[in-house]
Amino acid sequence: MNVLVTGSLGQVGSELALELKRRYGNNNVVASDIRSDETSPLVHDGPFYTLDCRDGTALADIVRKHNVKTIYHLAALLSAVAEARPQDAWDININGLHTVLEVARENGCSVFTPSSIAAFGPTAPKDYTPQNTIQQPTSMYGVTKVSGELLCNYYHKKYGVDTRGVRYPGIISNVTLPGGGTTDYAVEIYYEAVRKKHYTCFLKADTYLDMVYMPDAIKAAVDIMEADPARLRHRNAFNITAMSFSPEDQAAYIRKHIPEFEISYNVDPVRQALANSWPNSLEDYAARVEWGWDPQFDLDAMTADMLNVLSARGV
Ligand code: AKB
Repeated sequence: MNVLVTGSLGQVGSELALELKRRYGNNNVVASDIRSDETSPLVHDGPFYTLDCRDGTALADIVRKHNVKTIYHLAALLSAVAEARPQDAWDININGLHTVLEVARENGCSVFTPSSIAAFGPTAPKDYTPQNTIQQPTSMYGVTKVSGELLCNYYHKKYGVDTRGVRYPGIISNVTLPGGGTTDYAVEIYYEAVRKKHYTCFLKADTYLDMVYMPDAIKAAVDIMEADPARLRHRNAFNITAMSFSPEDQAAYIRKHIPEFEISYNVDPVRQALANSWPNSLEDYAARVEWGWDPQFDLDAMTADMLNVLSARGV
């Protein structure tokens, strides 16, 4: 039984594909992305394909050739890019997902697709946003995420495709940088703290958003796909969170390690509007009960680890 990862050179895909290779064997995990990158071990070590996930024929060929039974579909545009290119965002995020679901239906594959905190909009409760509540996002990214959740649930109910997903908060990692998201500041701040002891943030000081450290984000993707289906009352998608903080909170935790660190603000109205429309914090009880979500890193532990790793690497 083999696994295919789309978007495997992206922020989540690059680390998830390596973890899946460690767990299931190098040649049992097929990596793919719309571009190639000669510097990535995923391109040289084990099967790799340059693949546009909207190309159903190419996707189906890979699935059949490698006897793929699980697809981790990570290829998507993030929120700020989606807001700048809404037509592309719909095409890639929705037509790409639809193509993956069709190939999965025809070939008996299960599918993991990430949703996002962006699947909620300004009409949802802001604090401890429940698993099941109003979903009226106002961004194109959010529209694609809530549509994707509905589409995956439809394929599960109508065709029995084993679709599962989580609503990721902002993801912080010290390996691959995110590209074009609203929560990117929460990663950049650590790099700039190590490099310059100063960071200019594009969100306001008191903007609260949920976050998760990459090791927990990867574990979520693996654990939900390995979960006993009999325990799953939800499918697409589970709220998950590990912490909720603002830029000024994060700066305060960085100062525990770098006392001279300073933060200033130059607000980007587009990304601020996106952040303002999202929850301050999620409630993730269903994920904890149905498949054992239990994140290991809070803001304190993550900050210590990020600064250690980046300093040691000399970024
Ligand atoms: C983004 O900022 O676009 C993503 C997300 C919250 O889904 N990190």
